[in-house]
Amino acid sequence: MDKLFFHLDMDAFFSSIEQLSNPNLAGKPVIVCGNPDSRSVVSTASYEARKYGLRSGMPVGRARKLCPDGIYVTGNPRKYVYTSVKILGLLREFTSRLEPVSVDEAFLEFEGLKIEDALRVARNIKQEISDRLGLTCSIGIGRNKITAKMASDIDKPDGLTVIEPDEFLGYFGDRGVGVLWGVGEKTTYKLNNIGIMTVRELARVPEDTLRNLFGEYGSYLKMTANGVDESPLVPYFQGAEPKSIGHEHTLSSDTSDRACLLSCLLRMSEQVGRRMRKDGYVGDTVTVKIRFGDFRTITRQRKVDKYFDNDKQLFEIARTLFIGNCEERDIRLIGVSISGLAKRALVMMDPIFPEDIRGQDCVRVVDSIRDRFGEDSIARGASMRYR
Ligand code: TTP
Ligand code: MG
Repeated sequence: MDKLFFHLDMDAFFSSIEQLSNPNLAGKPVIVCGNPDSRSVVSTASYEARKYGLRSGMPVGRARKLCPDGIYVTGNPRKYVYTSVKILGLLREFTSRLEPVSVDEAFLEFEGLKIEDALRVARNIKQEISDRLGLTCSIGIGRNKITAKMASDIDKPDGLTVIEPDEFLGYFGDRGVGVLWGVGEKTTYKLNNIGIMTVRELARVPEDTLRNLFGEYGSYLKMTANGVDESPLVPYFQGAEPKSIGHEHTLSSDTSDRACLLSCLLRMSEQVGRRMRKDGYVGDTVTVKIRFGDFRTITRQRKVDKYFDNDKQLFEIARTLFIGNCEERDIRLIGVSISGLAKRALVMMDPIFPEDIRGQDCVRVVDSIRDRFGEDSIARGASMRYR
């Protein structure tokens, strides 16, 4: 089935929220910045203020010269994040194929939608955001992420634009190469220097030439300039799944004191276990890293049959690996990590045996004490030697 990507980008996000929470600001040039009195920069300017040439990143001093009657307000990040989370929740109602890109942007992916149906969905989303949050956004629709992203910028604010592959160069061909997603100032400068100014010119350059100039990135440039992009959507609940969870520690001085090193390893095993449980992961492969005083570094790994997330098992394996490989020499750094991760909810059943339940109860109680009173509020005696 054909996929369609939407890119949604809120309009003048921070200043729209400020205008919403203070009716006196509605319809006025509102500039959100770090600190209106100092030499900070503009975070964003409402569309009323953009008429004066104000842009994100501009020093506030310069903005005040261009727009002396603007209302300069200090940003309130908590408010923006709160709204951002609400928007994601709303978008989840339309599809779980949702990838947040920044505080006010997200990709959505739909399969098997005709363009007219996609437009209807997009209008619904815009309506819901307006009804429930009082904000406007712009949506771009394309056959891939880059096209959707660039389309959302075409008709801001409150825009809705579809770009089909054969329309890409019609929209962007005559624009400077800097309009392309992923092409910054340095690349623009380099391309301009060899006479490539527009997207259309870039689209025509043979890929080999670009690869000679830019390496792997040259292929990206060739594809992007032609509106080609094969990158998949990364849904946010899968997010950037960690491949491993680990801790490492450089000792305050090199040591071969085994009790001290094991104490440190125990403490880190507890930290790793705690992070696994907090993030809902289990794993089956433990790796210990040892860096000796002369900087020679080894890693040793063991995989077990069953997924686990408890500190005790993690430490037991780490301990065996460490003792078998520490060479009785001075050690500079040790680390422990777990990989072969899976989401606990997907692969683990509840324990059947009472001893497992008891062990888990204890771990949970310790976790909850640390949640309430801090990481160092409770510790195993054996982990106290190295603190
Ligand atoms: P953008 O989506 O780039 O900008 P915007 O939402 O204000 O305006 P537009 O209608 O053009 O999308 O960024 C989202 C928010 O991120 C923006 O409201 C403020 C913040 N931001 C900064 O703090 N500094 C910056 O340099 C930029 C670009 C954005
Ligand atoms: Mg925006």
